[in-house]
Amino acid sequence: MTARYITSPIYYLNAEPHLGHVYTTVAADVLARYWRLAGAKVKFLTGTDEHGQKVAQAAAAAGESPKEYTDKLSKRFFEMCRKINASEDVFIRTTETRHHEAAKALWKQLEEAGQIYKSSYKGWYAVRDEAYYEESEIVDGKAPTGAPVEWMEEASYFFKLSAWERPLLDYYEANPRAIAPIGRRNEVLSFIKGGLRDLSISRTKFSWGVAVPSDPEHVMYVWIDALTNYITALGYPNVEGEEFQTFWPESIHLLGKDILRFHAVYWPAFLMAAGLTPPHRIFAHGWWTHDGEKMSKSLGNTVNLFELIDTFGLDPVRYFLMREIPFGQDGDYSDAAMTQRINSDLANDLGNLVQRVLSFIYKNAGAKIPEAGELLGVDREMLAKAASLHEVLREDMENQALQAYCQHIWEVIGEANRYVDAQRPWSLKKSEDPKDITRMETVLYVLVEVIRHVAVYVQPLMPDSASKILDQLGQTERIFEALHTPLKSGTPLIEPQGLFPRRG
Ligand code: ME8
Repeated sequence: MTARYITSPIYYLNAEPHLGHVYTTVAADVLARYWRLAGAKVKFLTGTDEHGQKVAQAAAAAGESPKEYTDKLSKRFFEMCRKINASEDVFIRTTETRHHEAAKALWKQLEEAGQIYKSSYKGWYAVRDEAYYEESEIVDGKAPTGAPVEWMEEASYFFKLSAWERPLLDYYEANPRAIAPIGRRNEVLSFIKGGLRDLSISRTKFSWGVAVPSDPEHVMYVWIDALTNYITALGYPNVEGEEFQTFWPESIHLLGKDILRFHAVYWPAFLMAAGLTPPHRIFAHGWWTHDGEKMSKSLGNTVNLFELIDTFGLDPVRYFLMREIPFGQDGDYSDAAMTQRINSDLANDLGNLVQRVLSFIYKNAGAKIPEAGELLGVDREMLAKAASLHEVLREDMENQALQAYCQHIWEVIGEANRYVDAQRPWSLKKSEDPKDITRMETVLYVLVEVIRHVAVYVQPLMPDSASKILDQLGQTERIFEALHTPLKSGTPLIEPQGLFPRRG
């Protein structure tokens, strides 16, 4: 059986969840839901990254202990997952005991493999990015990301990252699909080719983290701790266990381009150094701005996801995020773009198709799935177009081409709307000729079959709306496999209701 292990980043607990966090989590959710419907064994992991100086500082600023603060804020991210209808199998917190154990086990494994040594660190550190920067990267006294940096000098353990330059390049050479999109892969390769220096992986100036097993004066650098979450959730250090064996070889890490280096350079190096295989695929998506500006707390323009969903509705927001920009590229959020997308794709295209066909059948054609008579060429073409989605969409999902997934479904919706206009079932209804009535029934059957296909494939994007459509069609079999059995005539319809109101 196919397996898929889909992960989002685990989010820092230094501020409230916002649209950026929703984006990656929804993308991961869409993939997880798709693969479950495709019959795969799926594990979808998300959660919160709770250690490190940035979180400790945020707790101090809130006048709370890190423990109190992280307990409270982690709940907000959990609530975000409920609000966006995420179907995660595991919501992990790095403060959990099992995670501390896993992080320590990885450390020990690296130590035993001779990959860690003690020395002292001198250099620039940006707490906001939880990242070290080279002197050459500092621009006007700041990190290349614009984050403030501080000079750090302290005793530190180091990971021998420099030894992994060649193995990483060889690995990526042999596995061209390991990093996507291609532009990001090229960035990673040139970064590695530019030379890797050993990485400081422990800190002594604060204690909010996982203690280094052999030297508890040190806490682990937050990224070595955070990245380990992906294998904690699979039962690491038990790598022989079924969970690890099933899911690790099928791992897909989704993340923003901001944290690609950690995932595509440090993480595979840690894993290889510990005798484990690198993640199967890393997909770095682009960055959302708001009305053309970078979203930031200081500008006060982060999009509040709770308000956003209350205003536009959950499914429209999920659809918008997946449809608006190619997964991998940057995009801009604006209420105007959201409204436009809702009116065109949801109200006019999908909503209208479903509403006019189902209402017509409900009122004028016996309120049940019609009987198909002889199929004409146009009918066969329409049905073939819907059936072809199966392969096309699978390919999209193998590539995490989420926008293409939407576009391919909407092409069929467009085709179906043109088919209704051309076949004019309402005109056929007015005829006295029984042949016209049979023809009307055939046209409606074809349309309902197309709508069933569309609704089944829309489920990962808009689970509630798709479910309403399938309820109205009286369909209980909703996995992709069910589409191989033709739609049964005679099933009663439930009174159709509007799905996507137009917005002014
Ligand atoms: O980096 N546009 O956590 P984080 C698109 N804890 N995506 C965005 C975004 C935006 N404007 N803003 C945030 C961390 N994101 C670490 C991760 S993983 C082992 C540890 C999303 O809270 C995007 O996925 O800063 C980005 O990579 C992530 O949130 C950063 O979340």
